[in-house]
Amino acid sequence: PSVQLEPYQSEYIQLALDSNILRFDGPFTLKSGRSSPYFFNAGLFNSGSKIQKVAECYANKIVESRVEFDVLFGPAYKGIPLAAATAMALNQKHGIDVGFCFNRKEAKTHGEGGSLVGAPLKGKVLILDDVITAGTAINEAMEIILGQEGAQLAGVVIALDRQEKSGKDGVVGETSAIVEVERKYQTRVLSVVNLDQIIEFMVRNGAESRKKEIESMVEYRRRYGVSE
Ligand code: OMP
Repeated sequence: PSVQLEPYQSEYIQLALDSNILRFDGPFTLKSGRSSPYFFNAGLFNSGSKIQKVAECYANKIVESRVEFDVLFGPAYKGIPLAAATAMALNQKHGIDVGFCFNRKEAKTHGEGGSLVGAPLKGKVLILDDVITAGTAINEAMEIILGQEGAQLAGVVIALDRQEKSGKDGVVGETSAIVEVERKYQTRVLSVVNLDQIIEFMVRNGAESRKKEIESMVEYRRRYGVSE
């Protein structure tokens, strides 16, 4: 089956390559212990223009998916700028004005108290995060939402789906951590792009100069990838 690429997804991958967010100077040891030829560091969306672009891509993905939601939730720390910037992009580009909320890592004992900041965490909550590898960070976010009266889960949006089988303690799973999250919480995980789309983009744009990188990703996909 051919891999589809929307213009915003191509721009996003190009930006990730230009900014060293998507890098190949590894190999990189992942949280799972696997050695990967590529790494995606969403923390490097670290300037006004980059976070704006990223947020517009998250907003596009959200609108394109038609997911129904009332409020955005950005788990600390990496989700916080994502939630704020995506709320801005949804308003500016799509005329959708929704609240956003985030948590503190340490609960405050004075002042307004509590560990949630921003809009009330009520109704259908859409979580924004960067990468799901083992699902550790996302499980924490789920617990916060499920523990909140009047809040339900609308879905999760992430920067990249690596499309690989989960790997805990060296044991290779049947499906990806993302599918496990979808099943466990009966929800949808949307990603701005996935590994197949990155490979497709690189094949279309400069296949010759990036031959080794493409081959290493294809090989990695073959070894650890989920069938989809
Ligand atoms: P979980 O919280 O276990 O789902 O893992 C997410 C983490 O994986 C991120 O916070 C990163 O530390 C790491 N990661 C990336 O950010 N990008 C990658 O391409 C791969 C990983 C990883 O270690 O698997």
